Amino acid sequence: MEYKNPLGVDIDLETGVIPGAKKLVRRLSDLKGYFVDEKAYEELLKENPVVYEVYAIEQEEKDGDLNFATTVLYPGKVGREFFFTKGHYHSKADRAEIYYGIKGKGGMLLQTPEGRAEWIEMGPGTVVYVPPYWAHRTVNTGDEPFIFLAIYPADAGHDYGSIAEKGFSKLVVEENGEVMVVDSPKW
Ligand code: M6P
Ligand code: ZN
Repeated sequence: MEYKNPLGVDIDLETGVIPGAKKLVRRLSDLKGYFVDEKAYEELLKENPVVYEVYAIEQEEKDGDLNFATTVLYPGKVGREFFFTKGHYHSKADRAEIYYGIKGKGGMLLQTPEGRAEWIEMGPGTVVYVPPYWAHRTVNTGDEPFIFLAIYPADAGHDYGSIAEKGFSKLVVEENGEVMVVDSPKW
């Protein structure tokens, strides 16, 4: 039997950085077609801001093992819609996931393949259980980076397909200074 080495790392709770992790950067240009207000998207694309960064420690895609990652989701809006992560189902759709809020303010949109959506607010210390089969996307509704940890099966994989096409059935928008979850016109 070959045993893997255990690992302990300290997440920087101010920046979300995990030392030694693989860093992924998603800019607005990586989110083409995701926001409803295309005009506002094109306008902000001139600046092409970083929308989020992911610091991931991932294992081989094997049954039983676990990955973990922090996400630093920056504050901002495209039109009325708050900045969000792409959102995905798992390629192995029955794989669950746990999120843990570290810093900032936001929430998670979850959705079944039939389009039943749920919104769960998140702040530092919030744990969210993502059950099998639910797509999940995080949204920054605050004015500072929203940072959280995710722990997910190493063989879960990311299925972006249908979310990239149609998005979620709900949008998280600002209306008169308030956070509102409204029906998506694209659904
Ligand atoms: C969390 C985890 C990752 C995911 C990341 C960004 O850290 O769920 O698996 O990659 O968020 O989300 P997305 O892949 O939807 O852009
Ligand atoms: Zn996931």
